[in-house]
Amino acid sequence: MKAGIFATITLLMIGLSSTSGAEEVLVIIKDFRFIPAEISIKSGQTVRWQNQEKRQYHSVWFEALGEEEPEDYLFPDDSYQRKFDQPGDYPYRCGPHPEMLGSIHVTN
Ligand SMILES: [Cu+2]
Repeated sequence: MKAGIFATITLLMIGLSSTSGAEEVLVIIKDFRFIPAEISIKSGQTVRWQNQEKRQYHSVWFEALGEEEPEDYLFPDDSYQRKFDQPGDYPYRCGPHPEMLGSIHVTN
């Protein structure tokens, strides 16, 4: 039942993104790294981080933007998505692992 709803939502998202042209960009979290660590996207696009570790949790924290550290960790197979509407540089890190760094460059 749950998988069916997820599949429906996924199909709906694919349908929406193909009509708007704003596809989702995927960042994999694996081996204590964001892959790729740096990406460039267009404003209005959405980035989705997916934890592909076997058992390690992480987080995506935009500390440099003055945001609070997320209270929810991303456990294996969890994902987090965020839409970027304003051009600019958005550096981020993992909360529990300060050496894990990434950056989103948003252009017009
Ligand atoms: Cu981490």
